[in-house]
Amino acid sequence: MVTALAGSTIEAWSSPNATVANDPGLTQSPLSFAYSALEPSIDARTMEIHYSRHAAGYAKNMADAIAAEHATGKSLREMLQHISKYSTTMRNNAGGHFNHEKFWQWMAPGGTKPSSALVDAIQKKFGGMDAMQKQFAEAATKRFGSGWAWLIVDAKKQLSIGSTPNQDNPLMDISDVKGEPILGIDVWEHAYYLKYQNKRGDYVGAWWNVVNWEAVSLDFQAALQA
Ligand code: MN3
Repeated sequence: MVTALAGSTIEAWSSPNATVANDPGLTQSPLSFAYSALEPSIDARTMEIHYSRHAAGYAKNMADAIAAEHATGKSLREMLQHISKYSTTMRNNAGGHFNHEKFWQWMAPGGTKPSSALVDAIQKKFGGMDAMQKQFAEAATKRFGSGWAWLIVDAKKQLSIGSTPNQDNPLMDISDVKGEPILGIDVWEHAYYLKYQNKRGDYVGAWWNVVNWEAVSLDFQAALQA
């Protein structure tokens, strides 16, 4: 799924350096559900503002940075994997765009079920889904200020949990946490403050109800095969 930027051709993600064929492209994709579809876990007003203002802003500002920094022809993944070569503006907005495009995919009304392969891998690594969720929630609640918590497949094809500040992510060359993100949660206040105020832990707890484990399982499979 690669989106062409106006005036340029973005080649399909087939670079020899590719990790997985999973690139959200350079423009904002339509949401596959209504703003209200994640109620009561995520309220409609938060979803509307988050998608139509915050996430749309990252996509627009990334496009502006691509033009300003002569990065046309690069895929989103390519930029993220070499983000140290770009401006802070690009880092924040290309990261923000990728993170949100994936975030919407990782949620679905009512949630979905993980594959048996992912359940087995989580069992083996963490001792079970509950233990994994506990560790993930800790990463999410302990991230100081704004950022993301992640479940990733690392270079050794092992599952791992970590967090990143701001709009950084584990694909970035500058990230302490490196790997293929297969699930992430936005812990910026804009993601939960209207409904949960300062109770980030309650937001994380409710968010599990809308995790699209089918999408996570596909990303897991793709990361193992990369
Ligand atoms: Mn956000």
